[in-house]
Amino acid sequence: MSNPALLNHHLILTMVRQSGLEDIYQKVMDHERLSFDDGMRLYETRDLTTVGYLANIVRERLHGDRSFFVRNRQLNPTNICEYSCMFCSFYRREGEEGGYTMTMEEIAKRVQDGMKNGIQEIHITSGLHPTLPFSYYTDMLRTIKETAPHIHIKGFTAVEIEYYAHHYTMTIREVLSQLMAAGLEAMPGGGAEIFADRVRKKICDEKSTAEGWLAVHAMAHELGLLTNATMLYGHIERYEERVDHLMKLRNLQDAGKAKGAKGSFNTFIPLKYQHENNRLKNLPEVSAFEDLKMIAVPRLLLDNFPTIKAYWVVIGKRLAQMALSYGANEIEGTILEERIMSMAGTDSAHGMTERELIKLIKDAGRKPVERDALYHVLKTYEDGELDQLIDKNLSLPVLN
Ligand code: V47
Repeated sequence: MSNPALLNHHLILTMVRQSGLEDIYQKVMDHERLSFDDGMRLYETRDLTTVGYLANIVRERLHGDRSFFVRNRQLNPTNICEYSCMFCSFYRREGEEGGYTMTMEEIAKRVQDGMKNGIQEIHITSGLHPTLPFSYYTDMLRTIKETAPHIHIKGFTAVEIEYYAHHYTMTIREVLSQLMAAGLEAMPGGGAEIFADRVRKKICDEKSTAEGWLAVHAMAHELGLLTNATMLYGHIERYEERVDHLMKLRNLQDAGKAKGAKGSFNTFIPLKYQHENNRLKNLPEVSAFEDLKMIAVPRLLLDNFPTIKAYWVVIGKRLAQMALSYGANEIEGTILEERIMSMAGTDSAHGMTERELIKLIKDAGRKPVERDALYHVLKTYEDGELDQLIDKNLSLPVLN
């Protein structure tokens, strides 16, 4: 066999045949939807290379070499929370040492810091504060928009939205509509954890049910919001519960499209459980092998999600680079200030500079593309320009 392309094809087929995943390979090549059972086999196989190879086919089909990033700032206005999830290191009770609630001035100051760093997106997550008025959240959104009208706001997990509806006696539609009127433009994917009841009862008993979380996103889509979805993995969940979680997300996306919803899910983000300072800390850490599977399998099953994001905060910068060849088409983000995971032991309290992020993507052999919160392309970094940018020193973010 002297033709190199044919030889290559032959080698690939041999690899796929040896993995026992030939039928799944064929479905991927034929753009055919994968089943629950396919998902199980992809998680169960030891052949990570073939799973990654298949996920990369889909990733490159959708995005080529393009790898998104966003200059953003995380904002956690309060860590006071009425719930006490077993995996959470962030929450404090009202009056407890370490508890805080930011004033509007403190919030405006953080937005100004963000502007000095050229951020395009603010990502807001809070604890479930039992005594703040609802106007705290609408005032906060208006303060951000008055300080920086051009910055997009991605905020409030479905759990927060459901809590406000219950706490302030409003419907989910009313909560979302009022937050949108005050400036909310997209929703993050937090709070999904794992949809399986068995696990939720053990690790986050007080939290929304799977149906509650999904109903909030369905309403957000109906109202025209772009939202994300996460999965917390690496604790007590089983493979079938991971696949079930992905199927529920895929079904909701299908249902929204069938109804003609104006909004939809854009991004899936796997969140690896972090161990420090919480009540699940005795669990063993899952391997890098699992981390890459958690990028690749969702890329293959979530055929109606445009983006799979590697969150460097939870899997580390180097594995996030690898993820770009295993199905991910984005690395999040510059972040500037990170509390939820750094309180659980990660090295992410101060985020990273955009130059470092751009270099990570370039060194992984991909093309960095800067986006805003609504996934409009702001800039594609070409090679010459990249070298110039990276040659400058990789300074720390400006935080005062
Ligand atoms: O809702 C809490 C999770 C979420 C731990 O949508 C933990 O673009 C791991 O949702 N170990 C907040 N995870 C973060 C989040 C997120 C992050 C980045 C991007 C986006 C997006 C969303 O973090 C929480 C919870 O599910 N979490 N504690 C922990 N110890």
